Amino acid sequence: MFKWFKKKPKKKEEIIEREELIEEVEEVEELEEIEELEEVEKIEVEEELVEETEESEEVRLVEQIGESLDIEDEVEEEKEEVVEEKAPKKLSLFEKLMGGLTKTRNDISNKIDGILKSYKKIDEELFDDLEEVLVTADVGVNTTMTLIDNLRARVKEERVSEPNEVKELLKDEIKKLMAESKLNNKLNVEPSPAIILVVGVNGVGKTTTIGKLAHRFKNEGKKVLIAAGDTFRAAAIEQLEEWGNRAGVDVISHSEGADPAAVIFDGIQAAKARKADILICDTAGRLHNKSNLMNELNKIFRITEREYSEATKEVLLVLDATTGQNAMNQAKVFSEVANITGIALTKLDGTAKGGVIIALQSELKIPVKLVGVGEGIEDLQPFIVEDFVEAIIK
Ligand SMILES: Nc1nc2c(ncn2[C@@H]2O[C@H](COP(=O)(O)OP(=O)(O)OP(=O)(O)O)[C@@H](O)[C@H]2O)c(=O)[nH]1
Ligand SMILES: [Mg+2]
Repeated sequence: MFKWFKKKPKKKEEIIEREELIEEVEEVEELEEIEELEEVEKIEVEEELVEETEESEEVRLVEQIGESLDIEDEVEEEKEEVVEEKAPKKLSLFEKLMGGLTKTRNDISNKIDGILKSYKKIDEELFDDLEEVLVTADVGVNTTMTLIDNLRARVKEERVSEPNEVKELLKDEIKKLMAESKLNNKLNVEPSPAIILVVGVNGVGKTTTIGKLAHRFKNEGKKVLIAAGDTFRAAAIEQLEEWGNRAGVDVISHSEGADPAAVIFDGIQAAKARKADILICDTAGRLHNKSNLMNELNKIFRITEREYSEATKEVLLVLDATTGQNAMNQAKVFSEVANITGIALTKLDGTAKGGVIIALQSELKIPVKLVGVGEGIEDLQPFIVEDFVEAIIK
């Protein structure tokens, strides 16, 4: 009993305790549940956060990639542009010539077209107008008169009556006149060894032409040397050395003020020792008067004759086309003091006076061998009559 009694209250206490315990447990469980819930929420929030960051990271990455792709595209486009700039479409010689002669062609062709359109029949006035166009394009008075006389005779002979047929006839007459002089427009460089003496007044383009020529011969597989015979100023020697570097050709030079003939002498010795195919010699253009010019050049010619008699010789006179009829006068003076064997006419790209070539060939009977149509290393061409006429009258 006692036991029971004892037990009973005990049981009661126990019950209370248990209840309390249960309550506590429930509370704890509740708390735990809350915590769990919170934990779940936390996890969910964290997960969301992670997702969000991942998403934004992705977005950022995608954007970044997009941007960098865009940048890459831009860079690629720029690269392509640079490549295009660096390596423009390889133009044919004729296309380059056409480009270089744009000013001359626009001037001559537009005027001729205008004249021929304004006439219903071919009469003397039409010939007078054509004559004026040719003279203003620096074809030269004498050459123009010969051309117009020939054209008039041809029109009569072939009974041509349509003004628009005159253009083709004029082109043909120019070609015929230039061919009449039977000049050889090829450079004298065969057989090797050869020496090219480049002469001309200052600023016409001698040094530039030498650089372009050296490049051309080198590309043809020839062994080339350059002699810096313009010792008038240090900058001239440096300029030539720069061109030598560009063309990959050695330059034999002395210092400023040295005797030009001594430089040519050394150039010849070097050309012999190195078995060069072609030696190209620069000379000074600043020669104050005719006797000075003659003395200077004669000394160079004597050295060349004595030291390199076996060499094929070319005396190339460089003329600046932009000076028009003045170029004709220079050609006359130089041919009085030296046996000029060919002309290089430069800067045709910068002038409408390209017609001067016709006068140089037909009046002075000196063959034009090279034409300069720009400042770049590739902008030098052999002179071909047919192409030239086609390029100036379209
Ligand atoms: N546009 C154009 N410029 C040219 C051509 N040839 C030469 N030039 C330019 O003409 C200028 C004079 O050329 P140079 O080669 O220095 O002339 P140079 O006869 O050696 O002159 P000096 O040594 O002073 O007597 C340079 O600015 C050249 O770039 C050409 O065919 N076209
Ligand atoms: Mg020079």
